[in-house]
Amino acid sequence: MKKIMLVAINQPKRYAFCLALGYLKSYLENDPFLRSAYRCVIGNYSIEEFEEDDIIDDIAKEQYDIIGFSCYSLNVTLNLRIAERLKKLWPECLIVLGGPEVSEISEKYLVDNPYVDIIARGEGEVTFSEIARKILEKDHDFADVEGITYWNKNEIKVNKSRQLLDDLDKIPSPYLNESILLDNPKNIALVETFRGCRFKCTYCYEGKNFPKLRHFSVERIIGDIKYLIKKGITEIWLINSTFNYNKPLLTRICKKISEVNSEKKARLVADLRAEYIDSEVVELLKSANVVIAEIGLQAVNKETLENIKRPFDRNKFIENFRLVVDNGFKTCLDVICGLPGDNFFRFARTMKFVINQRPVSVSGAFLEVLPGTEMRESKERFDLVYDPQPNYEIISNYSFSADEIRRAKIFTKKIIREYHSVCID
Ligand code: B12
Ligand SMILES: C[S@@+](CC[C@H](N)C(=O)[O-])C[C@H]1O[C@@H](n2cnc3c(N)ncnc32)[C@H](O)[C@@H]1O
Ligand code: SF4
Repeated sequence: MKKIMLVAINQPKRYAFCLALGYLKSYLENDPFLRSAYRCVIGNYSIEEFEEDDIIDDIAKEQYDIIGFSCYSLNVTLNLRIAERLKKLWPECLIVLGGPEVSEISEKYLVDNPYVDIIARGEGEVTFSEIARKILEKDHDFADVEGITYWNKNEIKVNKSRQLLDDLDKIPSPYLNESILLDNPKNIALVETFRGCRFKCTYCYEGKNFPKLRHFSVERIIGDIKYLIKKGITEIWLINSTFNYNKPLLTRICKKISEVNSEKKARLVADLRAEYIDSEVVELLKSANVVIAEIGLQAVNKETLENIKRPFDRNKFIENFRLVVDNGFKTCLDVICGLPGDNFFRFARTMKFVINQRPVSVSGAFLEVLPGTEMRESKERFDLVYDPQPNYEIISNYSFSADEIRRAKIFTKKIIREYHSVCID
């Protein structure tokens, strides 16, 4: 039997079960032929608990035929170091990368890191299963596997892109079939209710990684949440771009969640757009036991908002945010420092606006000029200077000098320290 290891390196502190890898395993094992040919395991590591050497030692307890890494801007550098060392240990092992960080600049990643064999671009479930199937064939010919960029002897081949799955329910739930082992109830479980985003903020890849809006069925979502609650999971993140963008759908989902979560054993976290909140939405969220509302603001300056293509209705925002606060939700308000159009004083005005809303917590991120985003394509237009290495942090732009950004960062960090981080316990 051949062996697959799927590696997820999570951010520090509390960590979530990696949903992406759960899906890959679940989809692969749904195929009887692949299930009988492979043993597939997921290594979920938190950088707080594991040093680089510990991760290598843990993986190297067994020799694998395929090792897959889930790559985001925050973990790709460490993933690559680990992949390189494992390839030296086992030259025959196929190293596969996937995830939003590598999807759009796959050729660059292969050129810079020749020990990586294949990069899966975009949605990974079907692509990864096809790669695994090819490994079982004699000639290992990947020419007809859509959605991959790979080394063919000494040449890089970029195969045509893969169509998105027409029906997300075709991916079996990784919770129900135990692809994701819920071995630590303190961990956070991620539940995806749809893929994509109907907004297209230029700095964000979320609307672009899955360019069409597709939904899991309500039955599927509720089945997962019911199971997670039964397993003792107390914190569930609904990882949607904007949970409340569609009120009829939100109504159906929240009503069903309130039935399976009637004892409020699980506390939920959701990303919301303030402008789409009203008192009915608030009641629905409460009934489902959504306790943390993460709300994006990003900026208040008109020119900045135009540059990032983000609609903003100031009065509605203030009114609806108050509704959320007054109804006892823990709120986290997101802003981004370093956006083109802002400068120190304009950014300070955004921060003043944030403080006036009295959120429980503030998430102050520094602009990352992410691969595949419109922001990255606007490098010249906005005179963007950013770190060429992940996480591509902004250094300066046409309106925000490097020194002002440096000072704004100090100021942001101080403000964040003043706020409690939104934490359920
Ligand atoms: C949950 C989440 C988080 C959680 C992480 C929890 C965790 N450990 O999993 C938290 C809140 C911590 C977080 C933080 C941040 N995040 Co975040 N986050 C997400 C979110 C909403 C969901 C991720 C997810 O699970 N998606 C569902 C899975 C199924 O999709 P997927 O990951 O893309 O996986 C599919 C494919 O990519 C592919 N694939 C993935 N891995 C692999 C591996 C292999 C081998 C293969 C073959 C295929 C494959 O197949 C999968 C199935 O189709 C995404 C947006 C989104 N909707 O995806 C952003 C996203 C991943 N985050 C992003 C960013 C930028 C951040 C922040 C840096 C933002 C900030 N500055 O505050 C911070 C980082 C904080 C830090 N320093 O740690 C970016 C990443 C872009 C990039 N180039 O990496 C995204 C895409 C959103 C965006 N802004 O565009 N995030
Ligand atoms: C995945 S986004 C979802 C936010 C929500 N949908 C909204 O409309 O604001 C979560 C947060 O990550 C931050 N973020 C997203 N893209 C970023 C980038 N390129 N650089 C820095 N922070 C970013 C933003 O503050 C954002 O609110
Ligand atoms: S920031 Fe939020 S609304 Fe804008 S594209 Fe990203 S997920 Fe969608």
